[in-house]
Amino acid sequence: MPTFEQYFLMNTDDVIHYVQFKIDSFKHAQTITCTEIGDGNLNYVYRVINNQTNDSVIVKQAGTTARISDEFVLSTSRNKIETEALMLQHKLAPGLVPEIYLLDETMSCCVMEDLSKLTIMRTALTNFETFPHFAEHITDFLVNTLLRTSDVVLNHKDKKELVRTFINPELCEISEDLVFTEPFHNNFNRNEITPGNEQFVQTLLYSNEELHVEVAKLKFHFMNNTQSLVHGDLHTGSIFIDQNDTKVIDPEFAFFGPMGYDIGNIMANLMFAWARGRAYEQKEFTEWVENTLFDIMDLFETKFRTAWDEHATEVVAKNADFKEHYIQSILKDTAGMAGLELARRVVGLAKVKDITTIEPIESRLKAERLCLRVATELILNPFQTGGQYITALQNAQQEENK
Ligand code: SR1
Ligand code: MG
Repeated sequence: MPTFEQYFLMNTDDVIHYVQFKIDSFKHAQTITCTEIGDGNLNYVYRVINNQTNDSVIVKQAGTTARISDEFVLSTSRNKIETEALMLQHKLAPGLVPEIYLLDETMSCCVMEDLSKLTIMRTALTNFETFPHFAEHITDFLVNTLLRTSDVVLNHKDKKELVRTFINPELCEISEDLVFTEPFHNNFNRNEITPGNEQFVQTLLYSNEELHVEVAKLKFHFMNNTQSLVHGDLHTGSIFIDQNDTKVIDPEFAFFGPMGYDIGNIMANLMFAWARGRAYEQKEFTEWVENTLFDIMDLFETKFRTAWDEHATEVVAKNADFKEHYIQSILKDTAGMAGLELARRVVGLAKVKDITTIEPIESRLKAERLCLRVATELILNPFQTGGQYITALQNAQQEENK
């Protein structure tokens, strides 16, 4: 039996030995079931159950390449970044992140709370399920994790230490390429355009010089603004949910970057759900998405303002005009980043099933064009309010119906 003193990529049997070796509640277990349940693009995720006690845990391990493609050769130390981000987010936003039981740097894996009683939010949204507490929960997560890891609140030396801890060059490079570069240029073979939309993509993205300038600005902002510890991949596949609870998972892309990247990702992924809802004429569902888009922007701003007054330690942050400038710049970044996410998930390598599973193909093509129209608008004329996001979706839908 391995003693796990040297890294190797585990299979389900190894994971069973692993939990027997490392986790107290599994030490004397007679029968253990282990299933690989991961459906993400990067790592391996196992659900392990002690069949006598019904205790269960999740073991997540990083491999040396991304699961989606061997093209991405990655250091397995990304698991340490992910686990440490989860531990910090758990402190800052209790109840909204799974609990970590073990970080194992040698095996590049962690053991955490099993959240399988909840559903991955994207899966639920593709079935048009709605979640009344989502806007409230996700804005708590955003405000607490973002504001409280920024220079507004943290001692600046402590913050710089954290910036060092969360330097994440490999995963940032994936985003720099897949989010900020490839979707806007025809010369990257990782883009995949749905046949029928080639000309539309050519005109709206590939040949759009005005857009390229704004995308370049956003890319440099992403790379150079160490504003806060961002989750870095906060889409609806990184969220477990049910009618009562919301839990954010998978922060392997965490690094110090602009707050708007996380908020924008949430907004964009809800807009994919809206586009799908419209394709299937799910009126109640799309109304819920609209309300949620509105509430997220509204609640984020209100909670952020209150938390600022409560937690700011930086002297110049007491200045009301500076506070206003800071908040407006987050909202502007949010819009631009939402636009980028909308574009890259339609034309780039990593797509979303909200859109790819729309049938018939004409409806998918329409939904994709709708997302791209809103994407370019968000990047070129960043919105400030939730209402503007909703209007843009409705206008784009009207364009498609002409
Ligand atoms: C190579 S990884 C592709 C995508 O999957 C992750 O979830 C991120 O969104 C990344 O861009
Ligand atoms: Mg992920």
